[in-house]
Amino acid sequence: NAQHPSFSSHQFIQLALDNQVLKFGEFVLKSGRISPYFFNAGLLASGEMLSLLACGYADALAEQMAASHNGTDEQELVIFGAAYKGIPFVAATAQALWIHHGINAKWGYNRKEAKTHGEGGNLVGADVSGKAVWVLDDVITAGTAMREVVEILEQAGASVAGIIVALDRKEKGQAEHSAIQELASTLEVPVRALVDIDDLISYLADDHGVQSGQHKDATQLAKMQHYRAQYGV
Ligand code: OMP
Repeated sequence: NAQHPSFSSHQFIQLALDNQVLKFGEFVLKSGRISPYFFNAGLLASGEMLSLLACGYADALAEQMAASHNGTDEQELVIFGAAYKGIPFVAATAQALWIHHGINAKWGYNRKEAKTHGEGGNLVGADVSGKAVWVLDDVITAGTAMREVVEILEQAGASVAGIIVALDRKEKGQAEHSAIQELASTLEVPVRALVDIDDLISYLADDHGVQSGQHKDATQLAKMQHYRAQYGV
């Protein structure tokens, strides 16, 4: 369907700046690294931003499906979002896949705490057991969060078909390769990102940061570049 609004990385980055999803300062990351910028996907909290994000995930998935289609039988697409931030994203993506691409994906997510009554367990939605599942996540830095999701899926008898993150910070994982490269080679699956740190840096360098009201000075950019030189790949 050529009529649906397609994902634009510039629009996405501009909205992230306008809505403080992308912030500058000094942030301690999950990995312990101290970063001059932080991307808070929890603030993609409007219909416009959620739709654009879902559109990005759905376009990437549709592309992957088309590329791997062997022309014989109908492929099944199962997508998974990790609690908590991944849950609305996976739901919105399933809807975007259906509305814009006619792809009827199954979708599911995990709970952080297992339920001991009712249906029990810690997985909700599509049955992932025995399935190859696409994982959607917000940000990848050193890859720890993603390895935890892979573990949850493997324990549920599922395998990973591929990974899509909104932002790849392009940082070292456990060794010298980037977290994404490590995951791609250990799991032998495609790993994709809607935008990465280089897209952010070049967008800011093009002077767009000013319009967002977030003060953009040369030191900001220099700090990002310095951080990139230290931890980046
Ligand atoms: P890793 O587990 O090191 O890959 O870090 C990824 C996780 O860190 C994400 O799932 C987020 O919870 C969080 N994070 C952000 O949300 N935005 C950032 O810009 C950086 C991080 C981070 O802590 O590295």
